[in-house]
Amino acid sequence: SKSEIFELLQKNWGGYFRQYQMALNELTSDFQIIDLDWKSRYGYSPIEHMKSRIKNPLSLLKKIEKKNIPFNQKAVQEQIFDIAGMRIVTTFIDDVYMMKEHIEKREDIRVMRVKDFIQNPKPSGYKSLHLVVQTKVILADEILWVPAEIQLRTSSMDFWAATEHKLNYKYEDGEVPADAKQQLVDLAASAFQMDKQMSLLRNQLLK
Ligand code: 0O2
Repeated sequence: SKSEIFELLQKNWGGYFRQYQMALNELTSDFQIIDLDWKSRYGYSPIEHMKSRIKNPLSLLKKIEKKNIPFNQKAVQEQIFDIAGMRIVTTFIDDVYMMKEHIEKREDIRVMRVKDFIQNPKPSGYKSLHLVVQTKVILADEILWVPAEIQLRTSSMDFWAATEHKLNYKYEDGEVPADAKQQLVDLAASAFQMDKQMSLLRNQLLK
C-alpha cells in the first residue's frame, strides 16, 4: 500500500539514497571551485548562490505514481532523474548559458538532456534551464554515474519561482484561481524584463 511504501522509503532513506547524496557532494564542491576560480581570475563570479536538495520521500512517491513506475531501485533510477537536485542561481542570463557550456565540457559530468524553459517557459510562466546529468562518483572499488538534475536560473527567475511556489502551496490539491494564474504569468514576464534590462546595462558598461 501507499503508506507502506512511504514508510519503507523513509526508513531506507539513508542507505537507498546514499549515492544521490554523494553526487550532490561532488556537484557542490565542483561549483564552489568554479566560483573561487572565477573570483580569483576576474574578481567576479557568475554564481550568486547555489543550493542542493534530495527529493523528499512524499514528492518522490507522487512522481513514481504519476509516471506509473514500478517500485524498485533500478526502475526508479532509470526513470526519475531529479532525486539529486542542484540549483545554481546566476547574475545574468548569459551566465546561465555560460555555466551550461562549462558543464557540457566537464569530464566528470555527462549531460544527458537539456530542458530550456527560458526559451520555452512552462505554462505557469516558469523559466529556468534544466540539465539532466550523470555525475561521476568514485567509490573505493567502483565508479558510479549518478543521475542528477541541475537547474540554472537568474536571481530574477529564482525570485519568481520561489514566490510562485509559496503562493501555490496553499492550493496543493485544488486549483489556483485563473486570475491569480494570469497575474503570475504577467509577473514572470516582468521578471524577465528586468533580466533583459540588466543585461543591456551590463553591455553598456562593458563598452
Ligand atoms: P521538488 O519538490 O523539488 O521535487 P520530467 O518528467 O522529470 O522530465 P518534470 O517533472 O516536469 O519532468 O521535471 P522538470 O520540469 O524538469 O522539473 C520539475 C522541477 O522544476 C520542479 O521540481 C520545480 O523545481 C521546477 N518547476 C517546474 N515547473 C515549475 C513551476 O511552474 N513553478 C515553480 N516554482 N517551479 C517549477 P518538483 O518536482 O516540482 O519539486
